[in-house]
This record gives sequence, structure tokens and C-alpha cells, in this order.
Amino acid sequence: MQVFDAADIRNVALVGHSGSGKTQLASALLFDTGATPRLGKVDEGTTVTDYDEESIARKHTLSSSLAWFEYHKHKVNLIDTPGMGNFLSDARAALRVVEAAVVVVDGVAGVQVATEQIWETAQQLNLPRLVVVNRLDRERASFARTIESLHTTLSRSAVAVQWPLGSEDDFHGVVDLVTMQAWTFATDGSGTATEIPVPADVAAEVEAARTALIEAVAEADEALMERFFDQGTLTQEELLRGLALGIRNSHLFPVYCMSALKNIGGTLVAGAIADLVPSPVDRPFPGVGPDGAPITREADLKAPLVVWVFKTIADQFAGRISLFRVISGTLKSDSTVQNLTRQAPERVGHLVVLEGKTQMQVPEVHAGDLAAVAKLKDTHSGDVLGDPKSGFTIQPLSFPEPVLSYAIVPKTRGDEDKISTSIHRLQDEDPSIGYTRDEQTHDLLLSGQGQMHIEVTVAKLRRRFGVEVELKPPHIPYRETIALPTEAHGRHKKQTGGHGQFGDCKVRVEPLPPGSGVVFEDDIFGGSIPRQFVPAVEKGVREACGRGYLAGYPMVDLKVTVFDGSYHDVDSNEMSFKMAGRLAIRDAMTRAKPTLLEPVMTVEVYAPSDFAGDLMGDLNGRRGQIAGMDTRGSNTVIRAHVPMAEMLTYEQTLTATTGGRGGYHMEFHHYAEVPAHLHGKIVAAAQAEGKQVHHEDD
Ligand SMILES: Nc1nc2c(ncn2[C@@H]2O[C@H](COP(=O)(O)OP(=O)(O)OP(=O)(O)O)[C@@H](O)[C@H]2O)c(=O)[nH]1
Ligand SMILES: [Mg+2]
Repeated sequence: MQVFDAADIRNVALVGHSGSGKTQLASALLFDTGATPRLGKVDEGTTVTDYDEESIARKHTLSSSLAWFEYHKHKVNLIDTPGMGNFLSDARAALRVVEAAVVVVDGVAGVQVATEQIWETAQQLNLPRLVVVNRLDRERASFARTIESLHTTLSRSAVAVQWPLGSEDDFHGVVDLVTMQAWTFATDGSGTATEIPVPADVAAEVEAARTALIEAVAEADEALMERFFDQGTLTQEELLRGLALGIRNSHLFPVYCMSALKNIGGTLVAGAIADLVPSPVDRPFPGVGPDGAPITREADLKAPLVVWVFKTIADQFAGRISLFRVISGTLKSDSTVQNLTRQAPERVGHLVVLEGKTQMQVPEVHAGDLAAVAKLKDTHSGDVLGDPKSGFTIQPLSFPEPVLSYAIVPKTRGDEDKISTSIHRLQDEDPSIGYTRDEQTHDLLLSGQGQMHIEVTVAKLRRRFGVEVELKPPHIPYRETIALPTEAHGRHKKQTGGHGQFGDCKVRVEPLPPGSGVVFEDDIFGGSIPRQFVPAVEKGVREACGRGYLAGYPMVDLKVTVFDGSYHDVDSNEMSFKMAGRLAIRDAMTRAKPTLLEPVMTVEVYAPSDFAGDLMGDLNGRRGQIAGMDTRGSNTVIRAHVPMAEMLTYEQTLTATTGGRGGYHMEFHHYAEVPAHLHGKIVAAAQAEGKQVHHEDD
């Protein structure tokens, strides 16, 4: 297997909304360039990049995967990424190791919500972007309308560089607006293209599209603008040069036509990636210098080694597989390098390049290339390996906080240890999974980005590690707080026989603004409680707050000030003051008007405008408050604040209402008081879970 140098490498990530056809496009590109002998199909479970059993079963990419092809003498590394909202963090990570994004857009639906979100990330990284309008063979597909949708939702600088021949079922070829060559593609899926003259019936629209392209290219560069004014047009050579420059500077986003399923347009897209995407040499890698200032590093294979692990796969057989990019220097097989993030040496075994799950060994990997290695001992996603003298580190990967928790129960007794080791292995692959134990109910809580994320995690546990768990209804992280300030007294006294116990404290309890947590203050003067016992009071207070009062949920946003108390020379000890602290809180709660808080999410719903009315009605029914509404092309975006408890079944409703054409995204926003009429239900559920609950008459 040949080793490539940076100038001959192109790294791209396929990104875009779920179902736009990224995986199918990867499959077409790999087949058209000879990397694979047949055209794999998502619907048959035969693509290179959806190799994981779970992805095949669901027909969705759930985790980024890597493949490569060689075209026009360049090695193209492709990262196929998930488009589903619950899994977007992987796509975001992928964008950090490539020189360009290939943004795939459905020619029927136009730009959809995940595409907008991921475009935003690419924008922040100032990443070059090629846009592929896919599924043009579908009924109601329209290239012109999709270009409009690109303009209104993503950027005015998206510009067609191709024009389709035929539409919907009759889509059969494309015109290259730069060279003015027209191609028809074989109908047998072989991807074979035949050059034809530009058909007369499209000549006018092609001419108009070419003029728009020339103007866009001229506008993106001053020198070309002058040429354009002088000549009234640009030569083909100028057009090509200007286009390449505009792409590199992220001033222009060329748009291509495709049917990945029928394999129409594949070689042209492959050619565009190989020819127009900047190489690692053209885009020094951004990082952080020793003084914390942003710096970049050239893809120089002779420079000190810097390797960045951007993704980990938890393989049931091979163990941990780390996907990395060599930023600078050369990484050799069978070597020892330093993990600079964890300050520990790491033994590197066989280096491999990946074609989906297929591994091919390479002796070394040069700066600018993407590859993988199995069985690193203690290296995780986001770690930097290499030469300690390199003076270069990389901003850590960021993963979203979990938004939803479910309690899980092992189907087989005694499987708990296995569950936790297996989940820890999955966390390696997907750091956005959370795993904790509820201190009160002792439930094991699995948390993630949404119901789908949790279900996929549970399915992976079963398939990969043979661990069967049952999901209990989701767990809403309610909190408790108080509405009124009060003073309270806690006295713990046992003085029967022998050594007694005595602790006594008085506290002031008052509400604090949201987000304050529990604040404890010591306001004891004159030694009414000896110094050494104050921490014990605090411990008792915090324990009591942690256990809640109304429904056993932790109390937040209150301040507890201990201001008085008394002690006994012999019988006072830490234990007694801790008890006194607890009792003081319980006493306070009888007057402080405790209330329940629930998490409220910011929800963004995105669907064709026809459904806006129904969707708003539904959100209102979920106690939602509509915060805003926007129209983007033929879609409406609704923003609302909705209690998490009401969103648990949203995925199904949205799919049913919109026939699968809507999408949504939510994240935690704030805690708000639970309406009184819902208290009873929450308290009863908490009791059923085994939490300690105080009744009104306590
Ligand atoms: N008609 C038609 N169907 C396509 C085309 N490309 C993909 N599909 C189908 O669309 C569905 C989704 O394709 P995928 O490639 O899995 O989409 P994706 O973008 O990878 O989706 P996620 O992995 O969920 O992000 C599959 O059923 C494909 O067969 C196309 O060009 N034409
Ligand atoms: Mg996919």
C-alpha cells in the first residue's frame, strides 16, 4: 500500500441532514473511482461506510467512518458522518480534521435543519464547502429550487457549477458550466459517462447559469473583477482559477448535481473533490501554542510529530480503534510515542488505512493523512500524541451534555459489572453518553441526546457485548427549591446512659436566583457552636438538601446560614452536629414553601410550512411557549420552550404529523417551577421509585 504525501492528499467529510444520501454518495464515489468492485446500497446494507450492524439495521449512519479512494493521482480520504440530530457531535468532530466539507442536500426537501446546524459549524471553522444536490432522480426533485433554498438558508455564495439534464425519473446527466461539456450517464448504475453536445432545449438555462457563475467568481476576487469589467466575461482558465481560489477562501461554495442511487454524476463529483479541495499543504492546521495563543502547523513530514486522535471505535474484537490525523511529522508503525494529553508513553502497533471496516496496513503515515491504529492503551478521542518538543496542542473536542436519562435494569442478575465495563467502552466511542447511579434510588441511569441515542446505545450493548438491559421510563431530573426565607432550628439530643450525643444549630434559609446551587455560610459569633463542628453542620445541611423534601429531588438555589446554636462539653461530636444540620433543614422546609422545579428545553422544530399550525398546537398542548417563528424557503422553523417531561414522546409525534419531513433539536435551557396541579403525580412517581418523600402532615 502506497504512502501519500500531503500535497497529494484531500480530506473531506460528507455532512448534511439525515437521509440526504451521504452514505449512498460515499458508496458511489468509491465504486466510480475503483476503490470498491461494486456499488453498495444503503437499502441492502452493503455500503462501505455503514458497516456497523446497528447502522445497517437502522439504515442510518450512527458514527463517523473512514474510507478512501484514489482519483486524478490524489488520495481522497472520506469521512461519512451521521446526519441525525442525536449524533451530530461526530460530524462536528470530523469537520475539524478535513480541508473541506462536502455538504449533501436532498434535491426534494432542500436544506434541512441538521444541514443548517452543521453548516454553521463549518462556517465557524472557515472551512471550504462543496455542495452536492442529491436525489435528483426523485419525484418532485428540483435543482433550481434547491439552489434557492441554499441561497435563503445557507449562503448567497452557493453557486451552481453544473446543470442537470432531465429531471425526476428522467434525470440522466449534467452540464459542466465551467467547461461547457455535457455528459449523460449509463442507466445501469455503472457510472459510465458519455460526452454529448449541450442539448438545445437546456441551452438557455445553461447559459443563464453560466453567467451567474462567472459573475459570482468575478465578485469573489478583485483581480478577476477587473478582468470581468474589461472583457465582459472570464476565460475558462480564469474561471477555473477563480473558482479554486474562491473555494479555498470559503468565498464560493460550488454546487453539483447527483443521483447517488442511480450513480449519475459520481465521477464528476470525485473529480471536483480531487481537483478543487485544498490539500493539507494549502491549509496549515489550527492549534494552540505553548503560551495559549492560536497558531497553525504546516503539514511537513519532517517536522516534529503531532498526531490528533479525532475518533475512537469500540470494536468488539479488535478493542479500541483510534482514528487519527497526522498534523505534522511522520508516524511509523511499531513505534512508541508520547501521549501529550495524558503525559504517558503510548505503544503504537500496526498502522492501517480504513475502507470502512476493512483495514490495510501501511508502514508509516505522513503529515496531512488520516489513518487508524488498534489497541492504544490509554488514548481517547481528542488526545494529542507526538513529540513533546513540538510546542503545539489542539483545542479539545467538545461533546454536548446529555439531555435525557433513562433508568436501565439488567435482564440477567449480576450483569451490573458487565454493564458498566461495556458502557465505559461505548463512552470511548461516544463521549456524549452519560452513565451514573441515582444516589437515592440506586437506579443505573443511562443518558444521551435523545430517545434514539439511548435506544441505539442499548442495542449496541446487546449486539457488541451481549449485555441485555431493559429501559425504564425516562428519568426527569427534577429539582426542589424554596419560595420563602425562614429561620429554623435543629437539635439532636440523646443523653440516655453512657456517652450521649448533643448537637444544636439555628439556621437562616433563603431563596437564591436560579443556577446558584446550595450556598452555605458560617455566621457564628462568640462560639455558640465550636469552630470544629461547623463543617459537620454544613455536611448535614448539604446531605439534607441533596435528599430533597417534597419528592426526593436535590434542592437548589438556596442559601443556608448557620448563625447560632449550642453545645455540650462531653456529648457534642461531629455526628451530632451533622444530625442537627439535617434536622434544621427539615424544620425549615415546613415554612419555606418548598416547590418543585423541572427542566425546560429550548426546542427548534423544522418542517414544511403546511404543518406549522399543527405543530404549534401540539407544542402548546405540551405546555410549550412559542418563542419565535421563521420561514426558510418552504420550511418553517418554530422555536419554543417546553418542559422536558412533555418532550419524551416528541420524536414519534413529529414523524407522524409531518410524514417524516420534520426535524427537531433540543437542549436544556433552564429550570422552572412545576405547576401545582402536577405535583401529586411527580411525588407519587418518586415514591414508586423508592425515593424518600415527606408528606404535608409530616
Ligand atoms: N432515489 C434516490 N434515493 C437515494 C439517493 N441517495 C440516497 N438515496 C436513498 O435515501 C436513503 C438515505 O440515504 P443514505 O445514504 O443512508 O442517507 P444519509 O445521508 O447517509 O443518512 P444518515 O446516515 O441518516 O445521515 C436511502 O434509502 C438511500 O437509498 C438518490 O440519489 N436517489
Ligand atoms: Mg449515512
